[in-house]
Amino acid sequence: MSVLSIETTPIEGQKPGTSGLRKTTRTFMGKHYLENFVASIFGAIGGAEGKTFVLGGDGRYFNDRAVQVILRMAAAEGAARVIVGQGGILSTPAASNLIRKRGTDGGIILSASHNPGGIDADFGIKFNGPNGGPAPESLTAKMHDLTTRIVGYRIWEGADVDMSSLGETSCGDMTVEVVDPVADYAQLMEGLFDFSALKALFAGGFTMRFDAMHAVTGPYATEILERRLGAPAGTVMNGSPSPDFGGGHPDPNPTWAKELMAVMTGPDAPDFGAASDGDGDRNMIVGRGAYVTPSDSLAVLAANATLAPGYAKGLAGVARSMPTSRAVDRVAEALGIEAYETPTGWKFFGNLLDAGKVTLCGEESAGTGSDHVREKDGLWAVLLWLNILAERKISVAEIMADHWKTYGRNYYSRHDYEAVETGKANALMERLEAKLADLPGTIVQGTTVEAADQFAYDDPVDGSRSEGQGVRVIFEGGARIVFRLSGTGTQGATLRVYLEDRVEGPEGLDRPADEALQTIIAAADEIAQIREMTGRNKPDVTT
Ligand code: G16
Repeated sequence: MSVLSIETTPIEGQKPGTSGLRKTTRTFMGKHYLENFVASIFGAIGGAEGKTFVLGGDGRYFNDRAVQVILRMAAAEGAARVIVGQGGILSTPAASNLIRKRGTDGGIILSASHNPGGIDADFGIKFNGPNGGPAPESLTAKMHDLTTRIVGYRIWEGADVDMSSLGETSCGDMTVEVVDPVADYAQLMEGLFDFSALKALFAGGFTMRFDAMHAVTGPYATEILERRLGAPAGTVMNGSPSPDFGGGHPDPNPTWAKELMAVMTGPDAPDFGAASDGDGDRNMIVGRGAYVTPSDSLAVLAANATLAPGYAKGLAGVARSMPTSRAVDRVAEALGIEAYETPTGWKFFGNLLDAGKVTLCGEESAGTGSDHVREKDGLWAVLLWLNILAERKISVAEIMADHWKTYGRNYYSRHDYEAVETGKANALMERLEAKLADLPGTIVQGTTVEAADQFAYDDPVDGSRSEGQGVRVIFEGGARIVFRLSGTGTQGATLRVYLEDRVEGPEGLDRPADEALQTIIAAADEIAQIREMTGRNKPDVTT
């Protein structure tokens, strides 16, 4: 048994996007593909010698093989220890927690998040730093650069490491510590939320369904909701993870979490419904007949956070990604705290959280989280909602109605045009950018454009600047349209159009969103000529 030095050549397109490197599973299974990228991760962080890492993934197809390859490469590079979730499994927030709790040099997470899994679906890999958060742009740029110049990598030649039993084993000279993926995470949640109040809530007959979508949160939700909080068996649905997520699309939104939506709008709907995605960082919240948009959920959590013990002292500030609705900004204003607007991607929250400038943050893409880890956290959001419901003792629909009455309502919807030819999508964005300067003052669908720009972000902590983060068109009266291309797709380009309009109330607070947004939807097409430029008559997914 020895360290092998393997010669390789650069493989095109190993450029991390919004959240690490995501490609089809078959691409990742190609010769040297995973190895080249892992070697570039180690290179970008200045080597693995003597370091300790966390490793795990969402259990999708190829997770088990990739874990073995990464362990052997880490061993060959002289890493001291790798902490792995049993079976190679760790949810993204649980991995973030372990990186922080154990004071490691970072971690490698295997997931393509909400993208489907399987040999004909998607795979992904990302590196999180010692703070537990996704690598910043400067580091992912270094990784990409190294992939374009790679000539070889080293790998330990040896048998597979046993991932099935807890405890310490080894791979070459490196210690491999196999840990229970759920235990530390469940303990963290117990410290943040009032588990006695939550137990009493379920004991009092409160009903809920948590849809794990055959993905990684099944074991986490079963342990916390059913075992520790006493929710009846069956509260967690689709709770057994499978490598292809039961053939489904583990994206918690009304389109893909159809089964849960049917339950929540059916005759025997429980009080509360929630879902999480492939790797457990996203969430969907739904009350009996009341879907809560991620943007509204963030605003409600910010307004009520002090009801949970972990946030009783109040919030330092809040942050949202730019396309996320501005509902949370109203709450921040009322609380007298700062609201930050960052580009899409959880990595942009890291500095603000580390510097203690914000406590809560969230995104329209169904991510909400806090300074407890450095990733968005699906189950955390569900538990915070439960804590709020336990304290306020009213329904989700009543919480929403009360929230809109207090703060006004930001109607919101996102239209996705998927797998658009890359050339066409780029042409649409370029055309849009070219006309930005002429838009202010023009009238579109009866409303005057107040401002239009390409969003750039200056990080208030490290001063770095991120440009080209999406086109914003803002109308007089508070409506807004954002256009951007997704950074997580694996087929062609996905055009995202984010639509928002604001109503102060007290009238007009309970209309269907698509009806309330009709004019804005028409304005988006008029400005970007979506139909003409993409050849599509309607979006593929509306959330
Ligand atoms: C990732 C990032 C999120 C981001 C989302 C946006 O989510 O972690 O911070 O909001 O991508 O995706 P897109 O670029 O496609 O709009 P996840 O859950 O896929 O890791």
